[in-house]
Amino acid sequence: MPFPLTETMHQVMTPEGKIIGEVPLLSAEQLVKLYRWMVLGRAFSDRMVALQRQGRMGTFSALNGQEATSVGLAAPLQQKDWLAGSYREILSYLVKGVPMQAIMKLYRGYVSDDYSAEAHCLPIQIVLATQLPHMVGIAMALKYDRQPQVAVGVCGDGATSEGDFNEALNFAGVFKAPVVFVVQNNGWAISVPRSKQTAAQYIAHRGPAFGMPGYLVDGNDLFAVYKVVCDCVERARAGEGPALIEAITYRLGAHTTADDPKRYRPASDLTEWGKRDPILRFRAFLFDQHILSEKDNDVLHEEVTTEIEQAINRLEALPPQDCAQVYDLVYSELTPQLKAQRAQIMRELGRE
Ligand SMILES: Cc1ncc(C[n+]2csc(CCOP(=O)(O)OP(=O)(O)O)c2C)c(N)n1
Ligand SMILES: [Mg+2]
Repeated sequence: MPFPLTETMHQVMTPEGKIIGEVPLLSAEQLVKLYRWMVLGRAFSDRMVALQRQGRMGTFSALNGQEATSVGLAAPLQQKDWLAGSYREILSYLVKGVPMQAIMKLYRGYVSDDYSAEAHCLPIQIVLATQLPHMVGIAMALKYDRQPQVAVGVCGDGATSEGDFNEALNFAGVFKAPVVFVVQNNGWAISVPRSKQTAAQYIAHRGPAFGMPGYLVDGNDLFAVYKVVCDCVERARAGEGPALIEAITYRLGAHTTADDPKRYRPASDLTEWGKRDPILRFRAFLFDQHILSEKDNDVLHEEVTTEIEQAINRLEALPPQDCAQVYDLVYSELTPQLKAQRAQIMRELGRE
């Protein structure tokens, strides 16, 4: 059955905080938890950027502005559902159960802890879109084993121009893999605007082209993302196949700490998107419904700050990364060039 092209953008709450759709059935406690994740995501991102500026962290990709998509795509997943994303999906990984310490270690240059078994996340991917065929593979394995889990693969708008994106969707469509693809369309791929990635009006339109529904969702509306992801995940779980979700959001910060967006985008963009801030929008709802008070909000911010500072203290108390592991943990046998590189580094460090 063909899937119709849709241009309806799913929205539950307008940027002003007015409810115009169906609010997911969540308890007050669950709502505050979702809000806390968004606050934590932004505080974590800001702190990582500050640490990088002080020479205490490697290159980091801020996620500011994308908190609703990040939390909304991970919160509906069950513990054994699989998740894979890129460097911008760190908050989704935290929600899925990856310890903050593991993420910090990665960006500080430590060989990553193996967190995948517990949290069911693949390692954070830097090579664009390559996580998507892997997620289709995982989804196919789950299907063959008749397991009730699903796989969720996330990428950015720029990554949709990669062959891997298209190959993953094609395979998933043909073989009805239980996988949900989420595109965080944040407007930019470093300095390349979304309009240069595809002449199609919406990335979501590619879903029907691959034989799966394509949903367009306001990515700064936590309720809307949560609801659409829930529906797609349950559909995949029920054996009805894959879906593509395009979440329209905006990267409020730089691409990474090595980028200066003032060189390519107008400041007015930030003013516009600042008005659609996902955290302020959700907070307005919680205040309005008397689910959260100003005082609760202050306490929550303090708790989040403490949690992050404790993780930094633990990180900075670790012994430095042994750089020999970079060679020793990748290949069972080193190539002659790598052997020479390893020997040179060891000599320079006075270790051999
Ligand atoms: C295959 C590949 N090509 C190029 C790059 C270099 N690169 C890193 S991030 C990036 C932009 C990605 O943009 P998008 O997919 O929209 O994700 P965002 O950074 O906006 O989250 C590029 C081109 C890469 N990492 N992998
Ligand atoms: Mg992008």
